[in-house]
Amino acid sequence: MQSNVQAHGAITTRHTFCRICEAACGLTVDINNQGAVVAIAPNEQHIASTGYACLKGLKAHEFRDSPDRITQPMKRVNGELVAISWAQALSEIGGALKRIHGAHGGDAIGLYLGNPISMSFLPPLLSTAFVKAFGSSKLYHTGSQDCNNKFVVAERMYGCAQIQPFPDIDHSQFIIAVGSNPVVSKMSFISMPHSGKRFKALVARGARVIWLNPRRTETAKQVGEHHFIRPDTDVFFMLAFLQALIESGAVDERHVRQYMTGWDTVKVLVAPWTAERVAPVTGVPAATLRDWVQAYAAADGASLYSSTGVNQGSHGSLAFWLQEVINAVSGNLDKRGGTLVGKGIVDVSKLNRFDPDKPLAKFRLGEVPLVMDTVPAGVLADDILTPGAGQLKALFVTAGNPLLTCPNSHRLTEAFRQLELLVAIDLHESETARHAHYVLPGSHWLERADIPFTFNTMMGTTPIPYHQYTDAVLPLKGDAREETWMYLELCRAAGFYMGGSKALHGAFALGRWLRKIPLLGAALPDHAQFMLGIVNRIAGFGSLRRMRKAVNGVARPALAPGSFIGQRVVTGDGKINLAPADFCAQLPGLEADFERELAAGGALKLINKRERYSHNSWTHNHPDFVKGRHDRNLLNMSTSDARDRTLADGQWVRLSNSQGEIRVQLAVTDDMMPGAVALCHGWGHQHMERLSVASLTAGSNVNILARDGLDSLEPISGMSQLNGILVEVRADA
Ligand SMILES: Nc1nc2c(c(=O)[nH]1)N[C@H]1C(S)=C(S)[C@@H](COP(=O)(O)OP(=O)(O)OC[C@H]3O[C@@H](n4cnc5c(=O)[nH]c(N)nc54)[C@H](O)[C@@H]3O)O[C@H]1N2
Ligand SMILES: Nc1nc2c(c(=O)[nH]1)N[C@H]1C(S)=C(S)[C@@H](COP(=O)(O)OP(=O)(O)OC[C@H]3O[C@@H](n4cnc5c(=O)[nH]c(N)nc54)[C@H](O)[C@@H]3O)O[C@H]1N2
Ligand code: SF4
Ligand SMILES: [Mo]
Repeated sequence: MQSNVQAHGAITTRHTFCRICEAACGLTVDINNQGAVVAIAPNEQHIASTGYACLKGLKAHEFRDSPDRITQPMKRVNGELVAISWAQALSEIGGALKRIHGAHGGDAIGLYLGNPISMSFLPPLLSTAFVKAFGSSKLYHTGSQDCNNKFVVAERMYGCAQIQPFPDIDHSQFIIAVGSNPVVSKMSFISMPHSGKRFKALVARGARVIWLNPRRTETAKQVGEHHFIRPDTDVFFMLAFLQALIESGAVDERHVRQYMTGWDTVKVLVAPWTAERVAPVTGVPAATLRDWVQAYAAADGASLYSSTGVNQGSHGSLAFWLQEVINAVSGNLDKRGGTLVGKGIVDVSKLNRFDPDKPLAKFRLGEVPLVMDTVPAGVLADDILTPGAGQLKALFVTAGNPLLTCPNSHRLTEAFRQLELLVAIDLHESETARHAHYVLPGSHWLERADIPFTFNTMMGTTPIPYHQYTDAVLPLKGDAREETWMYLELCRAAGFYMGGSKALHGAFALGRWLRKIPLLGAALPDHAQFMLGIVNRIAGFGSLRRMRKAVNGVARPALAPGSFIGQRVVTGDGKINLAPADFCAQLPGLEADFERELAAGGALKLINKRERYSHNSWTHNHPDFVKGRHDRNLLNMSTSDARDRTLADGQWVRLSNSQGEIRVQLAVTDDMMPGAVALCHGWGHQHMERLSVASLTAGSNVNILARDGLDSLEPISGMSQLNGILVEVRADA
């Protein structure tokens, strides 16, 4: 019996961890002797999550066992999905890949890697190897919808995308959290189960936390101080904060000159951006900003932290860069209570150093940058619709739903209709799978052996550092297969090697070959376990047998302040680059944006409202997640904006801009800043007959209003702008 399994009479308890968000909560899963899950509970003893879990983790088995789950390969015939065998699916898709590759070359084949599977270890790595098998550069990833700006900034400033300082929350005296809502989303780029509790503890010991957000969030109502900021003006706030910090004399010039470069350049660039100047645009009065700068400078350990509210704006890279400069020059980077830099289980910063002398990789059209070898999702439609060398003809979508989650849904849908081959690897027929030629039955995370991916394992963004391994706790349902198995088989069927290398392909497939050895094979680990076993050994955690026993996680060394600056910065000269040339070059252009903002006055701007029971686009097919008013996304509008437009709470309205129009119901609330409206993304499932619960909901797809295309992207990181979209609202006649 494996040691992460305990039997109590008819019930067996297995330990695992949730892979829905970065919190990676430890869970126990009770399974009866028919193999059915009777309950999932938070693991009280887990090193980091210590008994925290949310409803999504606790109901995970009900998604796994959903009656709408696709458990066989399906092919679309005359518009209808029909079940086919794996042999047929592999041979037909493999044949199509061979043909498309022969006719159009490797770049005609691409893959969009979605969010849910990005919390697992092997699928993202093997997705890359799968795309490379064809010699293709077309890996699309949700990073361009949520965080690529952070990776770009870290590359340029610290020398590696995975170096991501995060607030030392438990010791901080002062935090300004910009565009984040921890109690709902559990934060990003910091692994924070119990986030509400942690912030309350911080305030209870006399520290201050300020939520800077166009919406008074669930978090802001529970703890700390809240202040409105006009959507998509964070970059001006950061500029003025840095300017006031310099003016206050709080920068330790000697420390900066010793460990950082480019400071004089930055000082000149931020000089014009005074608190008084930016106040009419941001909505943060100059006196308030200066009060915060003073408190920040006086605190023994303070930080600015930003999340998707900033990342998804039109200047996510510049805003995040300035934030990192502020934390660095104030002496808070690498300081107890400031921001700390964790360590992954392997030192990625040595393996993945950014080379400033190498020309940046670009997408085939325009000046669009690739970030960590991924193409921004905002040009996916261009890639399909624009003829020329490398035009995309075949797309795999693994655990993603781009037709709801990427910008300009109408255009992207039109583009997907032009694809010669669209294969969705999913648990159910999503809005994207609905257009697929084939839908392949993917695995649920309860069915996968795993270690946590990027955040814990590569970046170490865990305030309580630990490592963990889990076996699959449930068998694959029906004919479902692990995504990594599919990649290997598809490559074989098409006549290509994973990663373009026979040796690499052989290494990935080795676990499977060993399993075929008579008698002995069945006792050996399967191919995923085999690879994870190697990773665990390389990282010094020993055998899987040992890791299985550590059901609550293995503690890793605590984060050490003073261990980063001068030691782990991997830029060419080992110093932090405060003034990357391409960032500095963008700053003068902000003047025009600033003038536009001033002229726009209070024009309505749309932001996203992430909700407890909506996880991106995929939790609406469960009755408990769409109860009562949760069966739709409501447009949140301030009382004064509603009054000005003579609109009332509950009324249906038309939300529109030059992209299109959607119909939504209004929720009038004092929680919204005047001039800002908020709507949850990931809705609009009414036409999905195969989603028996979601099809009865009444929400609308906000991404019909978001722009895509070459000129829509944030120029440095290629992020889509999903927050701060100009819109109009009028009564639905
Ligand atoms: N329940 C739930 N949890 C989730 C998810 C989910 O969909 N549902 N998604 C997961 C994923 S994929 C991610 S990436 C993380 C994201 O985690 P977070 O980044 O914490 O996401 P949000 O809760 O959307 O917080 C963003 C906040 O920014 C605010 N905001 C919007 N525009 C602006 C702006 O222009 N300026 C400022 N200052 N603020 C702005 C919004 O009001 C919102 O409160 O959450 C993860 N967790
Ligand atoms: N307007 C607007 N748009 C946004 C955002 C926003 O704030 N505003 N947020 C953005 C963010 S932060 C993100 S991360 C993206 C998310 O964008 P996506 O990743 O494209 O969307 P999800 O809804 O997370 O997609 C999940 C799909 O994966 C399937 N799935 C779930 N688990 C598994 C699994 O284990 N295996 C397989 N094979 N399939 C699985 C689900 O059934 C679903 O169809 O959306 C972005 N879009
Ligand atoms: S907080 Fe995130 S990791 Fe924890 S149970 Fe909920 S969804 Fe899973
Ligand atoms: Mo995300």
